[in-house]
Amino acid sequence: MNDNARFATRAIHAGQQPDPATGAIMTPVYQTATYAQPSPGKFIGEFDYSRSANPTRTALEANLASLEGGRHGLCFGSGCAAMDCVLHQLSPGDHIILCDDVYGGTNRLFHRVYDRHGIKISLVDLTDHDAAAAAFRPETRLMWLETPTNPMLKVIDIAAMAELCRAKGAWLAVDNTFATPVLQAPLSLGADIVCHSSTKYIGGHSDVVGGALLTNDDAIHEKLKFVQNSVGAVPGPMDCFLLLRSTKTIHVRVDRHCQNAGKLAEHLVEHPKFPRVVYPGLDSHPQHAVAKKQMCGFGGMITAEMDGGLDDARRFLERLKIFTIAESLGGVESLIESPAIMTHASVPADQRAKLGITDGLVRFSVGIEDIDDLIGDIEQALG
Ligand code: P1T
Repeated sequence: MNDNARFATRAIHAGQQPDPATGAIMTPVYQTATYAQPSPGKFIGEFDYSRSANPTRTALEANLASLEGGRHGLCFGSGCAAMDCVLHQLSPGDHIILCDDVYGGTNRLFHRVYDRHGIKISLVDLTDHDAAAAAFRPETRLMWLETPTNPMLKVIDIAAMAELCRAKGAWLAVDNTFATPVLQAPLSLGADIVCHSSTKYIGGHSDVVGGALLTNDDAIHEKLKFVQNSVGAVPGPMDCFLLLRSTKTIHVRVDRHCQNAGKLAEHLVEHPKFPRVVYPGLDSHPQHAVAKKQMCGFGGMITAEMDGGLDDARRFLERLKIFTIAESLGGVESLIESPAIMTHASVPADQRAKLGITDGLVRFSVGIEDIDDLIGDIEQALG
């Protein structure tokens, strides 16, 4: 594969060559903790201990870096572990600007783990450029955002935030989990670090928990790698193998997720049971123009408000037969959840209310089943 290969080619080949020992075309599961040394301190290859590096993980790290247009990749045992590696770069007294709508576990990690260590956090609506600019302090080291956000699907202008961060000497980290590298390339828009919960679209089959960090900056990479090795929240080789297998189809899967979600969003908008439907591809989305500018598809997630509150939402969810009630997203199978009770239950109630995470809100992770069956499932559950 040459360096100019396009996305679909890189998805299948980047980081992987036939195994030098056997010619196996899939990178093997190097299920080993350690590596023989012919003499103390002399290695046969580049590996000495699997917390530091493992060939299956190295292949995945190179593959994901290539998909994000980055020079460096690091993989972790979960998306939260990947975020934690970035937060470990900060010191007491440092300040973070965090976008106000993020995964509940992200909110919990920042607010209930790191603020005990003297890190100051400001929650800011980063769709508001003036509010973002005003949030910087002399001690601001990091801006952390998701786009589209979880669960309200706000779309934040990455290039505009990168410009603000550059001017102030702060790092910009973008959680690209919802958009995927198929639809959005934050590093090319000026982000310093891209984060993924690879549990989601990268894995795509709801069978692995994992995380990743990608960067183009050699110095940032060295700092992150030091913490990755020192803390050791690394994925095992079998999980890396499954993720490598998944990235080979990510462009095909995400394309179908987008098609199905687009059709379902258009359907829900017409339905009186859903007075509010949020999908970045709808003209009615407040940041539809930003989404069109920085994404090349609008993703597989839809958030919608039901008119009858929690009781109605609960009844609707329980009656679905194809959509499964579950946390997580991004798998080939359609999932649905109630953010207020499930993924965002740990977010304080007043913050949820401010963001519009009401009890009647439902979040669809639209899978790649036949769209007519998915729409039929929703109709029968509402009927
Ligand atoms: O679950 P884990 O792999 O640790 O990833 C955490 C995470 C990070 N970033 C985003 C945008 C996420 O959505 C998540 C996990 N989210 C869910 C489990 C969920 O259902 O929203």
